[in-house]
Amino acid sequence: MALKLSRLLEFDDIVIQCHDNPDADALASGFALFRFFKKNGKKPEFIYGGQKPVTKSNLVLMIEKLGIPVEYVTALNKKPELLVTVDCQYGESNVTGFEAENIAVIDHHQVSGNMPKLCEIRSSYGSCATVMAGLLKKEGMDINEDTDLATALYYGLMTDTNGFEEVSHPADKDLRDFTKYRSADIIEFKNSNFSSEELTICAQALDNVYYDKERPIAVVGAKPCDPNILGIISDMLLEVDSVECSVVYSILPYGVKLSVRSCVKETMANELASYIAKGAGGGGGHRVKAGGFLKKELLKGMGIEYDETHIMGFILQRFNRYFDETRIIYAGEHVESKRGYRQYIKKEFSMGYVKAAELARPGSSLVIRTLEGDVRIKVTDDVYLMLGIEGEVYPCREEKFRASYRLSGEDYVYPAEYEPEVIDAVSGKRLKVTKYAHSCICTGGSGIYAKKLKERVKVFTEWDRDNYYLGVEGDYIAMRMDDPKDIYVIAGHIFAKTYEPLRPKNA
Ligand SMILES: [Mn+2]
Repeated sequence: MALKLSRLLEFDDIVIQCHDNPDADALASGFALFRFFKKNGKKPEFIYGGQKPVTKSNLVLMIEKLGIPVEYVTALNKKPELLVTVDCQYGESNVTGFEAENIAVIDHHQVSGNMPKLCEIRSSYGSCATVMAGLLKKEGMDINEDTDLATALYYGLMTDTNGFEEVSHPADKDLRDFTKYRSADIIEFKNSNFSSEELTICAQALDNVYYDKERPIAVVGAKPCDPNILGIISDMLLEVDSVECSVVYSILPYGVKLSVRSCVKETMANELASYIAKGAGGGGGHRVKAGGFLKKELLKGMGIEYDETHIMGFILQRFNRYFDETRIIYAGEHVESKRGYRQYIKKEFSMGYVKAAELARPGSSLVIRTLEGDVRIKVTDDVYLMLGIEGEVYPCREEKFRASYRLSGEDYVYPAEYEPEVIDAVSGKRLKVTKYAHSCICTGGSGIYAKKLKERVKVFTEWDRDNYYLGVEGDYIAMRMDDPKDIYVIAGHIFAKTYEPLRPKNA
């Protein structure tokens, strides 16, 4: 599923299509692709179909101000050689079907149905604009040289992530932080975002909230509206004294948009969103605010009827099951019985490390942007950054480093998709951590007690009292043999690569 845009240049007669009733993300993504084809001497058409042309004022403004050459069509003059759908997938119910000799798909939603060979789908990205930014970068195109394009992509991400509040993937953060957009345009679009009808929808929803009697949760459905309205409603619900977590949803013709909030550390909104959407779509964001999407086709495939009653029932059932199924452990305060645990020892394997002081002056602070989130550390002479077997980044003190790792002469190769970057908060300078990384071998260290999980567990470790590590069925819960209060979770696939059962020495 790794598409190179340059592969599409072998075609001549090209149509770019976004979903019916396009939003800013779809328009921005199509615009980016249009610019790419133009730059490479092609003459693409950029279109969308559906019931009616765009009327929403922020989108009309966006199209005018940025010069987006999109057209509303009901038919194509002839069958194109290539049709690329952006921010949607060919064959979906919200994508008017046009015939073409070849199909390509660029999207960030969950996959539904069969995909053509030419496709790039990054379901963990907050917007299709981010997917496009990545594809253009691979072709050596700098979006910051084209302010209209930069502004469009920035606005696409912004509107798809509730004003960046539901951003989680590092690629999304890069687009948010390093794009040279025209701020006057963004301010103007932002201030013509809602119609007065949409504020009425907001008021109606607030009038119909379901407050659970047993749990501090609230759920409500709103009529189809701008997704940012959902964010506003959920933010308001969260401020209610009896509400700790909330879900607001809106049933659209092609799927259900969710906005999820939590103000307690025991529930991370992004995790709750992805739990609710599991199998039917996707969800993500961060601790307090998250968003999600349930695809109509996938819901129907699960036997859920596509109406208000059944969708509300589905969301409520998942919401309640989320709390019923989860055990919470506060390491340090909790004594875990060793029943069912076995002893394991770490295998020898190769990983990467960087001395933090090589990246920044001791005394300063660093933000490390990784797939798991932005990690902040204080730089001192004895801090090392470890790059784990799956590319995960975590800090380690020199003393522990010396005890558990030995150096290796081999070159370091980063094993995962998004290479972590360090960002200097003051200068904005970005460094690829992997450029400074060396290779080392993990040499076992003391053993652990571990048990394969059959249930969901949230562990607040001794290192971090505010954020839990989630373990689900198939992951392992572990505690150090030399300090059983040090409880943590190890992902199932990482456990298999890095631990082996401890055999009795004299057996
Ligand atoms: Mn989108």
